Amino acid sequence: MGGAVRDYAADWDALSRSDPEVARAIADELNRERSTLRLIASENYASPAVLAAQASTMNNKYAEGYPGRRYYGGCEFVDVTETLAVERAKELFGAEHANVQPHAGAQANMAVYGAFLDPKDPSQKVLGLVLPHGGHLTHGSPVNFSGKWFSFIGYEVDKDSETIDMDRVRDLALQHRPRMILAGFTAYPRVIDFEAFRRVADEVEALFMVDASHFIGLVAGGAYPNPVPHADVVTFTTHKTLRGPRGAVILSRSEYAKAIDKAVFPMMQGGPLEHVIAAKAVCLHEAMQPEFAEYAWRVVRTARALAGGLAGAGLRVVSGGTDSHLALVDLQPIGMTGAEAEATCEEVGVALNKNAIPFDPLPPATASGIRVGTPGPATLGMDEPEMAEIAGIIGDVLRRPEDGAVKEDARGRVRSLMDRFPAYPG
Ligand code: DSN
Repeated sequence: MGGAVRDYAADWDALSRSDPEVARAIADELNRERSTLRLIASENYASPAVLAAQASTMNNKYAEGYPGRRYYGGCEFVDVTETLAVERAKELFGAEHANVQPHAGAQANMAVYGAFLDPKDPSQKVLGLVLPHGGHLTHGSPVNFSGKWFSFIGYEVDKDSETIDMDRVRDLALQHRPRMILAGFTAYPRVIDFEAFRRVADEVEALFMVDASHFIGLVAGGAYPNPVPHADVVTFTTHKTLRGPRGAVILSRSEYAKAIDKAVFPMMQGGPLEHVIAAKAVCLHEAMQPEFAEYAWRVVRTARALAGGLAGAGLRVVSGGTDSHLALVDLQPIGMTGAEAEATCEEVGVALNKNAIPFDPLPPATASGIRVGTPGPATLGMDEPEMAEIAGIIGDVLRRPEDGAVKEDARGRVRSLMDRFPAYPG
């Protein structure tokens, strides 16, 4: 079996022969990933096993419906992988129900809103963290379907502590009586008090939804609180801290299973991506292994070390630190914008992104901050000593962005780190 499958799954030679232009770009991307220090908090390195499952003939199969009740014949093998993914997701996070079909986090969130909210009824409100304070586009941003079609009320972080103020969330909930309260983030470094959110949701009889996309891998490894016991619905992407294929999963209490499944298919999606679902099963299996817990704790430990190092280099860390895989860094003390910092770091082989900080005086395209994350370095095995080195590199180039010698030195230091901790060693 192995040989025949190898001929068709991820057959690199076949691709190089039939489409050298695409093959070249893919090879270039691999080289970029090998030579660049990945500090983008939402990115990671999927394992060769995850990549192989995706590049398989399960790509070819139509399978509308769910395991055991499909609209096409020939689904017996995709039923195996989809069932494995569902059962593993339920076991890993202690969930009563899992839908593993959402193509992406945005589709997962859209399905949840579709299951519980009527876009024609503006009185059905949702309370969510606003994008400039760390929320996500799909948490009610006015440029996104969520903000255009549904009635979102935004909560912000507290101006002094830069953390979520649960009294303020409760006040807004009592004022607006939302149908749903949403917790979750893309750029919030701290632990979320899921129990407190649950209490507020119960007080106003709202559903409690958590978008756990960023931190779900930490939950899998026990390094961040699990929202599942407290929430009615939890959505997450599979490619960030969880280190799987690009895609998403929805977990819910069993009483909402039918509504969620109907909202994913046929309401929001057609045929599920069974090759990606097979890869989701693989990544969930990987996340159940003891090494994954070590990785998850290393992510948090290194994020704290990196934040501390950057503070030591004269930058201001938003909220004073981190409990997760990311830190948000205010560049105002050194008079640089996020856009400038992103470009300067890119020049020396460090990939990170500009990011708005809470109450940012600059527009999002410029921004006063950067977001740094350690899932990538932790996957490669980097630990606290390497974070001190990385903070030093970033501090040096950001303090002297015009200094060619500093940049040359930084490039060499990044190269040497990537040589010591290779991505996809050949
Ligand atoms: N774009 C992702 C991030 O970088 O956080 C969220 O979807």
